[in-house]
Amino acid sequence: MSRYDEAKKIYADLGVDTEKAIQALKSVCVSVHCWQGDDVIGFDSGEALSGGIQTTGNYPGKARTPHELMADMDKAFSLIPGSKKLNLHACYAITDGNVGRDELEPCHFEKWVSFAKERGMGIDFNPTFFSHPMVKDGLTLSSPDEEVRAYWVRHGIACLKIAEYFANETGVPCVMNIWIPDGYKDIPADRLGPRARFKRSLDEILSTSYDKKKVYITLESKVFGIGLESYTVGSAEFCLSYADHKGITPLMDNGHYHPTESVADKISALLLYNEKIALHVTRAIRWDSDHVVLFDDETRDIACEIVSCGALDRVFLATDYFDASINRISAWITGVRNLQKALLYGLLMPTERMAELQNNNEMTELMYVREELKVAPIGDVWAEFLNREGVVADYLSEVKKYESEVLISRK
Ligand code: RNT
Ligand code: ZN
Repeated sequence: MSRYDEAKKIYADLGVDTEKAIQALKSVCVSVHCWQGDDVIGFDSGEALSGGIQTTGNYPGKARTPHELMADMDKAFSLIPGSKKLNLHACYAITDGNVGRDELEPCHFEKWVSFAKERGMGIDFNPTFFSHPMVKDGLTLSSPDEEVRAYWVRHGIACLKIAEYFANETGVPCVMNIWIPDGYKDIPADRLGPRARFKRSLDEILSTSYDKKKVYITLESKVFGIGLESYTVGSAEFCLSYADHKGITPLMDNGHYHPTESVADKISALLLYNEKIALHVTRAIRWDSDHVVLFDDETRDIACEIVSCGALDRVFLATDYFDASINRISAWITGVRNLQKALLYGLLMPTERMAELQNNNEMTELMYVREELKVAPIGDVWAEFLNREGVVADYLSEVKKYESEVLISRK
């Protein structure tokens, strides 16, 4: 008997069909963030990363050009199983260098569209409200300077058109996520004003007509950023209320909450009030540090929650982390695979039976089942999935080979 066949039997005894789990996992799409490849720099401004987010480390080989970033993503994609989407930021526009973010057009993303189309992928998109000279005093859409605010509104509108173009070209709906870094390091005198301006700016962006079946606009909240510790304009309450008020989609990044808050717990609440919800999956160590996603409790809890809510087709899943201290391609593969592994872990649970135990207040039995599942042979099912997807298990050798052949010569 193969290891998979044995695992299949062990899971069957626990009331789980591994074939069904593998089948379900195959169709879950993960939107892979392009910004792991170059430490969130992009091609359009030459500015250092700002906005209260940070990369640390100087591992050799970061992508410096569109060509290099595409090649690196390709390498990563070839070692990631399952269904994937390309997640771009506006700062990855491919221009001659003289195009303002408020003037961006679909043509500046033609090469990305060809890249995605050739690989049969959809594209998700993010306006880039940071690392730019038009960010004034740390503010964009909430700026009291009308010129600054209007600039970023134009950027938002430009991005919306590009998002629609992505959907039209690829035939796959585009998720366009809005996140602004706006906030204050120290205690603001006026908390209402910036939020009122942010609201007005969002209203202005959303007053552009767009096809809601093609573009899903998501709004990402945050608790604080580095250098912006006292006040964040786009707080959880602001963003959730705004999304609800306007019928757009809320996005939760699990690095954007207080450390003992659980994004897993928030999922069911949002699912009751939203047709779709969106997630940025990351790993926060002590702060929103954006470490590579691991196969850890937090990731598993999030994945199990999506599965047990029966919401795999209602959650837009994207990765969002950036580690510059290790091989960036390995970082991509490790993080995305771990999210997929966590989803498999969720799919390998006898969800209905466990809910029944809960409803019958058989909590002793529930604890027993949950703990037994932790030592069940998920590794063998995962290996079978990789095999069926035609992806090698040992990605490290491949990555190391690419590093010595390609990355090391980038200075
Ligand atoms: C920042 C947010 C945001 C960014 C990306 C680059 O804290 O998580 O999603 O990481 O837009
Ligand atoms: Zn995020």
